[in-house]
Amino acid sequence: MGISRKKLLVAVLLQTALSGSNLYADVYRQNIDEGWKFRQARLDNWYDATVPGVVHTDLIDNGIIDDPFFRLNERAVQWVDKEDWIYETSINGEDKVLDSSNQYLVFKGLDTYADVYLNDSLLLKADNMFREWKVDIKGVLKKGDNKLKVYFHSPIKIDMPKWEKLPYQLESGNDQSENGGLLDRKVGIFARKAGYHYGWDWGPRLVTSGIWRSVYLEAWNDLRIENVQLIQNKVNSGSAKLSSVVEIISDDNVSGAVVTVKADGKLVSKETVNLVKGLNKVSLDYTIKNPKLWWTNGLGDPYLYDFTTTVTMNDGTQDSVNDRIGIRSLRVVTEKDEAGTTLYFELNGKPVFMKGANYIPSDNFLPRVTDEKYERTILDAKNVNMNMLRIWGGGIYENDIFYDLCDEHGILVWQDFMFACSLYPGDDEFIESVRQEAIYNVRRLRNHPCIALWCGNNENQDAWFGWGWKRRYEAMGNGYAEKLWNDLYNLYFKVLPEIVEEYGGGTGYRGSSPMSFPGMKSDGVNGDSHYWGVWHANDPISQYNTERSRFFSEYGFQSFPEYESVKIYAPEKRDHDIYSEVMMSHQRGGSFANGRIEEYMLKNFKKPKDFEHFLYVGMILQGDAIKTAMEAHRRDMPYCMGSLFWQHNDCWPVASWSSRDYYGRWKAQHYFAKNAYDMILVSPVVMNDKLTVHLVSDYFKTVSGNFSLKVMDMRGNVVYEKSMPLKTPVNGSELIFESEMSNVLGDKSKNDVIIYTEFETDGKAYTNIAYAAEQKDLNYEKANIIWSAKKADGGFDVTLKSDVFARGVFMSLSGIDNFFEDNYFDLLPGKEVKVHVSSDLSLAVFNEQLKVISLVDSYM
Ligand code: BMA
Repeated sequence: MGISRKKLLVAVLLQTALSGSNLYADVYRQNIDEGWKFRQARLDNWYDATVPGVVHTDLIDNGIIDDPFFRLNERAVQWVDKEDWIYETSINGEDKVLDSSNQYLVFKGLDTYADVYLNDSLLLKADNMFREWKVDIKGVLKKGDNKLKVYFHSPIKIDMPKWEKLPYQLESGNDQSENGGLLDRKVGIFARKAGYHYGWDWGPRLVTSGIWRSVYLEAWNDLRIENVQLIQNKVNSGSAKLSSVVEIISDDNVSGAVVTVKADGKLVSKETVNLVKGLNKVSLDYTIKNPKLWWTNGLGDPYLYDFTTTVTMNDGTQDSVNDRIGIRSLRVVTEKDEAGTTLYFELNGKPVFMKGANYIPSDNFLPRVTDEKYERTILDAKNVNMNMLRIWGGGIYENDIFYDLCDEHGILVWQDFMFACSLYPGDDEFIESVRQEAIYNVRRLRNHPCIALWCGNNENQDAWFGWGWKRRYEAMGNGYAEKLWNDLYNLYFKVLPEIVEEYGGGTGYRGSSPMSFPGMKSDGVNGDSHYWGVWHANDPISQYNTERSRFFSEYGFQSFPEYESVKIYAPEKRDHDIYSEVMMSHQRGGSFANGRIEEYMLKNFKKPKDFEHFLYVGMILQGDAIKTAMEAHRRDMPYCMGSLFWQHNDCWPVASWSSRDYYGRWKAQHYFAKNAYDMILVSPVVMNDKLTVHLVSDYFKTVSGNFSLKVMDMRGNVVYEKSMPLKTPVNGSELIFESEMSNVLGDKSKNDVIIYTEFETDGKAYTNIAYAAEQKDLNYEKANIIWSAKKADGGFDVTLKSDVFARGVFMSLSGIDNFFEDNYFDLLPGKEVKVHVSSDLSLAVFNEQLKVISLVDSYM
């Protein structure tokens, strides 16, 4: 990688500033991010506040509450959401604003029930955190000092009467109302507010309030470009037929205004138009010959054009908008075939297998997710060869930077609307609020080449049919079931798809995930599925090898964070037991989930000797499980065309299905994803004592190389060997080797060997190792791992070598400011490997601190 992180970030920030409809040559913006103070509404003590921010982080900063992520502190802050809070600052009324014909106050996000006053006149009553709020302040803003006040009502107090009024409860199993002192009164679904704030099976209950995105004044004269939509009508490598739909707000009727569109500085369209006072829509159609297409990670360059749209009046007054947009065609293909109904993504005319993960918000306190953290999130997807992230429906429509980074790195986004695992109100007021939120976000995101699909919700339809909801409401009578189903159907199959159709510029829509068809439970032969047989239903891990779906949009397996991460939030000796009060509080799947990890572990691994090694073995267990699934899904191409594991990240330190912990440390699963999601995969499996090897490739051309297979004992003695030249399949999967295990074992038993496979092409080796027995039954020998570290490029190069086969070699350092290029890897006997570790430590301290173990050390 020639470009440093910092440089990349600068590029991204610059791009963010320029993209979308935020930059107007003649629009003046006055940020309101200074001088904020806040207080509990019923008390008089003012404290300093940070905007954007939330109450909890302001309370932490003022030393009023302790970090809720530390040990059991979450419990002590449950009072915060039952209080009302007032935020105040003063705005200087500047001539620049006051002399403008248009003056607006803009909140990019208010969480959630907020009354906004300017100089004591009520401007706005906000009730939806997912949308922007914009108010005309002409005549209210005065010269000099102005008081801006935002009164946040407790979301609990606002929504409790709605809960009390309903004759039934709306299902919302993840809302941890009992932790919030509300017994079974699950009120979260009434608010258009991130669902996970109320708790989830990987998240704490921390119900925030606050000005969570930026706030500013905006003023202009004459005209402005309000929005530019780029519609990609028909795109192939020969030409791109595009339309720019330009929304212009004008103060007056104007004749002979000129609208131009430039792509990478070249004029592609020009139109002279007459504008009327108010909102105008100008549509420009044009063709770009031989466009540089946007490709996903691994398939080519995610090329982004700089589009500049300008409107110029006779007198020279101008407004201009810049957008970075990738030109590509993208189709969500759902077609009948012999087996059922496909679900795949066709990019620039080619079916592309989706490799990726589900993404949840990166923190319970959203405003503290830094641009650097966003960058790491997307690069951590890119660097393990992902090409899709699914933004799951219990969180938020992400910040612009998330999508900018996905555009830039070739990561497609499956975007859920924010509904998950629950039933929601269906009254007109609620639906209207959702409509506004959906229009706002679809318009905001529609130009991003990364946006692949809009999806109505997470699991709500399957829950209705499969989790007993339908039956439960039917049993209550009174037409409740009918009403609730109609509400559900109306929202996900009428309201939302109509908005995507009208505003989405051709992006596909699905009513729910998982989904076969509207009005039915999901299945493995039509559409996508969430496969939770392994884990929730206790199926053996090997079940991943045979379970089929057209598209796995979820599957997952839990682990704890590694020991060095655990010590940050659970530092006391008494915490170091997976059933300790602190560890249980950071395990929202409860003792059920701990039990699952233990049970699966003991079925597959030898019992670890202590807590620290339990955590380590849990990593290998999770990594092996998910690797099994990822590879099985890819072997099943083209029947299966997608594999998105649950989940890419955590929102706080916790035991969960994540492959990277809250602090950003990669778990074994994330390291394993790198090979399992690589463009070429060699995938050996042993099932029922039969060894098969598949070769999978996502390239659109065959790749020639050499395949080799070695069955060897733990000391490296080869008992069976095969080597042959081979060509990869084209964008598909092929069986390249099969044998009964007994034919490749020589005089060894299946517990004595490992199966090493390799496909080598152009100097790059795609390798993989399979085992013919469970890890606990393999006769691993005590590995003597010799390592040495040398200063190199922001850290160290560590060279490691083992006398015998070493399973799951794990290196660790305390603190969180280090990163291992590879970890939890297998070391072949006598083979030297070099791993880069970023770290600021001195060589002496590094040598002293670095711990290196392998699987045998966990029980010996
Ligand atoms: C899925 C998700 C989440 C949940 C996860 C783990 O189905 O959609 O709601 O956190 O399972 O149980």
